[in-house]
Amino acid sequence: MIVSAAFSGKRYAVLGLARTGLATVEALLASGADVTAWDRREGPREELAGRATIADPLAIDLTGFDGMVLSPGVPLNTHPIAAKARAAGVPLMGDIELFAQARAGLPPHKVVGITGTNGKSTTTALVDHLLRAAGLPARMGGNIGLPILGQAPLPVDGTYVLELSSYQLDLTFSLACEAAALTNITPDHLDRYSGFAAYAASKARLFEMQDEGQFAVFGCADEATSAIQRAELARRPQGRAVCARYAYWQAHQAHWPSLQGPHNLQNAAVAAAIAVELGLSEGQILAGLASFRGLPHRMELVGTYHGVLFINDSKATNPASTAPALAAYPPNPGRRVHWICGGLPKGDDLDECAPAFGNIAAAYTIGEAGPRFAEILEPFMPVERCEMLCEAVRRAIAAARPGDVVLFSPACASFDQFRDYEVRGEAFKALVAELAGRAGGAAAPCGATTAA
Ligand code: UMA
Ligand code: ADP
Repeated sequence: MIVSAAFSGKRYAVLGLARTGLATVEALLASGADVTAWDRREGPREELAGRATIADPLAIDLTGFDGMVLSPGVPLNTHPIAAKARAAGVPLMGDIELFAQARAGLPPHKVVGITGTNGKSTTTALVDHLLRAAGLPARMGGNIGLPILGQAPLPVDGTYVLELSSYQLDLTFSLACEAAALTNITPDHLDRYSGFAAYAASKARLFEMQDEGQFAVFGCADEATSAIQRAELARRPQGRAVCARYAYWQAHQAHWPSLQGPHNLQNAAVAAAIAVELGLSEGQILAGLASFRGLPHRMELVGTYHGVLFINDSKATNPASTAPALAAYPPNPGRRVHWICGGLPKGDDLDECAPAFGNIAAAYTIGEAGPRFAEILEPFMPVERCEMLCEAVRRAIAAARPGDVVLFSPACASFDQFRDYEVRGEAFKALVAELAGRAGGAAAPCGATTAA
């Protein structure tokens, strides 16, 4: 874990005790801070009882606290804690801000910060992989699911590679990354922002926190991202705010088995720019791009059962991230694509996916978005309204013939039916194994399964 003398003797209130909050409390306690912790769930409160003061920050006087630490999942725009902390003169912050404040006490190191609507995790894991493959010490953390304060500190000259969501950036004020990246910006998380411009502004702050001599790379394939690149270029006299070089790296993409498709060219070109900045040679970068193996729940190959290929793309939580998955299967006479989609919708349309509707043989809709998605898709393809994931998998298996693909790429968040996209992806894989794995499995009823 990362501890710091900067926290010693200080008082912090921590709201939210899931992965981020628990790691934060442990790091603060180990640093000698006084911690008041709270979560609306009882389990994590019990876990900390006796080591931290357990109290709801909404119910106590916050005067005198050095920081009110929020988890990314606590909605800053609607939760009353934000106004209460401000009124008490207590700074709001997140775990990434605490990490930024701890940096001065760590062995000399660099920080890479990566944000964007889509491609953050892939690009983060890829930069980490490129560094390690070149024999350099690196550590991943942040939104990728690894709270940075829970990670072991790096030796001298290591690089921390942080995936940063807009929720985390909203709670970060002094993180000046030696290298920072923005893959793309498309509408997402609009329940947490007053509009698209405010969401984009949240991403822009990663670059505003950098010094003018530090390095920044941008996908530059959408206007919102390009606008931030232009603004950053204007304030950096040495021109250190660049667009990724797609044409240059594309010549080698055929050699990267886990980085296929235009979206992965974007991720690879952004990661490569960071790697160049960190001193890797082109040979080291090309070797790393070729040896990278993708992350689970992103176009993950689940298996082939009775000649049908099953793909788990549960991490596709908005239409823009599902679009490349649909585009990956152009029309082919021997192959039909069965698309399972739906969940908690991010918007009212599937416009970004529309160019690839012709690739789909049938759609199976689930979750809260199901009825609306069915309405949108019915003019273009047969749609089965399934509600539950199990029913969708069962019906897709029943319809699929050898050579076909069953693609689970929901274009929605998971929270209507699952804890998160990971649990949703695991449920899909379990259902596939259970229903498709048995001989003639199409007949298996959903009630007989254990998965959701
Ligand atoms: N809570 C309260 N009161 C409230 C609201 C919430 O007590 O009014 C509690 C909840 O009960 C919960 C905690 O606050 O225990 C909030 O936890 P959290 O949702 O922040 O969960 P963590 O496990 O800490 O996960 C967070 C990120 N979650 C979110 O941003 C929603 C994880 O990103 C991240 O991996 C993790 O920190 C480690 O840094 C997930 C995510 O979905 C993957 N991110 C979004 C995305 O990628 O699109 C941004
Ligand atoms: P994030 O961490 O930003 O959610 P991931 O790398 O986990 O991004 O990818 C999430 C989903 O988005 C995957 O389903 C993938 O198919 C799609 N995706 C990945 N990279 C990009 C990109 N650069 N542009 C658009 N979609 C992408």
